[in-house]
Amino acid sequence: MMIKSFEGVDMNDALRKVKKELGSDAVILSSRKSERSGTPGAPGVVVTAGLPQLDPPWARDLPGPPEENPEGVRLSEMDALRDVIARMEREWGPGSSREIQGLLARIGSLSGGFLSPPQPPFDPVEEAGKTLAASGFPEEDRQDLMEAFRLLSFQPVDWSSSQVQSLLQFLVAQKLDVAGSLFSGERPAGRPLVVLFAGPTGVGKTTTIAKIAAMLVARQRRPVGLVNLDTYRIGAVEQLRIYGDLMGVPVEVVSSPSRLSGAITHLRGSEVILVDSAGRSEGGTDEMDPFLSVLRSGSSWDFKTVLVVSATQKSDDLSRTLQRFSKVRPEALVVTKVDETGTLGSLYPLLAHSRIPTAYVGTGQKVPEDIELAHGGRLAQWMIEGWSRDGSGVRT
Ligand SMILES: Nc1nc2c(ncn2[C@@H]2O[C@H](COP(=O)(O)OP(=O)(O)OP(=O)(O)O)[C@@H](O)[C@H]2O)c(=O)[nH]1
Ligand SMILES: [Mg+2]
Repeated sequence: MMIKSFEGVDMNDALRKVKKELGSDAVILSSRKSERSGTPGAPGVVVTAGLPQLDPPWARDLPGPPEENPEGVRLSEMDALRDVIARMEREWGPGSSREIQGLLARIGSLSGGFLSPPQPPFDPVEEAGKTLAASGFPEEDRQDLMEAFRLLSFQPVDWSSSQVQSLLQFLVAQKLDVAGSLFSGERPAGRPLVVLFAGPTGVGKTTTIAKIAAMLVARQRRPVGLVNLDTYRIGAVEQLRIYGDLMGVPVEVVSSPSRLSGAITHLRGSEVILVDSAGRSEGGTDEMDPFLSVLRSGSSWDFKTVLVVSATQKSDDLSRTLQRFSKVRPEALVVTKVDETGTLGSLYPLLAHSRIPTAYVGTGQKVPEDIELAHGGRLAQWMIEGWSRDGSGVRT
């Protein structure tokens, strides 16, 4: 599938450009608000659209004329001869005739290595199933995607593995919802956006907060504050404080819900306040309830919640995580550690069925560079082909 992003002053403008360049068969994969490139501060819209390549590339791989070996024997003729001998062997018993042995040896020498064992015909649907299984897609989703694949793969062309992958990527991308930047647009003065990062232990909440804070401070020159609710774990306070000091960003440590509102008021000079929470391995998230009540009831700030998950979690674990953090009512997902696993298909059920759009993707341990805005086409490509670092992701 061909995937491309189009920038416009508004949605209509971007869609006009999509239609002009890709035509009316284009499929919109995602849209997000964004600053217009070259015009800092000017609001714009970026639409990512794809065009399923349902015929031209396959024509490229059509086989050429049959090759000949050095002795001028056509391979197709040798194939036919070998089939006859194989049939004779079947009928008369294996290796039953010296003549057959002799003929086989003669064919081997004539072919000079050109003759390959007969290949079963390439079955695109079977190949799609193998690709999905190897990429870690759970059984039920594999069946659904294969069904859609079957419907779209009726074209009478020679399929190759890469064409199978393109069509699968197209089908997967259709199902993925991305959030765009959580921090786009101007904030009303004195009314910060407070964003809580929740998620299981060790998934990368604190690291993601540091990456996002650095991105906002260094690239967008926006005042940011950090709040740490994670006083449970030894070292957690220190970890966020060190990042805060490095970036020159104020950090408030809050151990009791009654102090949370005061801490946010303390940071009111910030446009964005990122709130780190403790990831406990055991049990539910009850200890977060009183903090959530304070964050939800604040009248002088806006509030969003983000669920951070790791791509290294199995799909069953991811659905348990979603269940466990349902009280947080996540509005967006951050998926970390895509660099740490070769099978990203296990993310598919969460990303495709939870109805929570993905906002950011963590691609490594480095702060601030290893993060990018979630992009449906890129996520689909990684799920099918595996992740690779290509540096072309967008950060803001
Ligand atoms: N490879 C890789 N490692 C990451 C990524 N994000 C975070 N990490 C690493 O994961 C480990 C845990 O990260 P933290 O940010 O401390 O995770 P946390 O969710 O805050 O952990 P708790 O506070 O203990 O719940 C650290 O070693 C990070 O460097 C990522 O995208 N890729
Ligand atoms: Mg942490």
